[in-house]
Amino acid sequence: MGSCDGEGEVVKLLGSWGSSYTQRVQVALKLKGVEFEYVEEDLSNKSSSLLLLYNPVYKKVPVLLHRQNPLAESIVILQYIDETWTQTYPLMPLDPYERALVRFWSHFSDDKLGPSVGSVFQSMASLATGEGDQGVVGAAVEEMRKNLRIVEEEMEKGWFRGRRFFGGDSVGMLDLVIGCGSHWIWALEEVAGLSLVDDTTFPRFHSWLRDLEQLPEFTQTIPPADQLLNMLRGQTQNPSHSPSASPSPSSTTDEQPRPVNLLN
Ligand SMILES: N[C@@H](CCC(=O)N[C@@H](CS)C(=O)NCC(=O)O)C(=O)O
Repeated sequence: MGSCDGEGEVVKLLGSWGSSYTQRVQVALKLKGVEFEYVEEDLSNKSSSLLLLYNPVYKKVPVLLHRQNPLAESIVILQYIDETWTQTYPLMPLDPYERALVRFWSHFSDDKLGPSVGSVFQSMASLATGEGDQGVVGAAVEEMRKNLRIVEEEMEKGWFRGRRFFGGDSVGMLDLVIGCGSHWIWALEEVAGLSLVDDTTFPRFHSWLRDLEQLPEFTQTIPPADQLLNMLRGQTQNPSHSPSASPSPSSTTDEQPRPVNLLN
């Protein structure tokens, strides 16, 4: 389905290239086959930003504009997309209990798992600038692993056990919610110089994430690892990567990741 439903209505997405919240929405629109215009927002300078107009409450990306109506908060947007473009690629299950579980684990992802990955990111960034402490990094890694163990256990014994994706044979809303932030873990692994999500400790999570990353809608959306690494190292300049372009495997920097010893 295209962006025009006979009324010339345009679907616009305000986002930021490194934002996993934005990427959830991008992948959802691509899976649905909805054409949209992507507008990159400069989060470091919001003074003239459309965000102030369209998301005055939180001033954050993503914001979806449909029929000129703005909508904020990625999970709200994902559900709106699913309820608006119903003819293609359902993202939510039909069963009410499973729908509730998808909401529960989406909340867990944004409330626990995502912030714990973010804390690893922040503690490593502080360490790289000489302000941090390896103990803080180690504690952040342990907290992230604790949350990953919860997801691994759900994949092993919970409602979603035995499935290729949380959505079943195809990707659903929970895959987008958990999956779009998880690529940061690989970038963190590279910076840390050790394995954070090894396939022995987290076999189900590991193979789920690898499967997810093979999907064209993901590879077209998630920035290449070197750009994530640059961001991780504090080089936050907007790269040439276009969210609709295929990622390039080439590295844009000669700088080597600084290994961090997390075991001390
Ligand atoms: N709960 C929000 C979180 C969105 C969010 O944190 N967006 C970040 C980018 S990843 C942002 O716009 N940050 C700008 C700021 O905080 O000023 C959602 O799910 O959409």
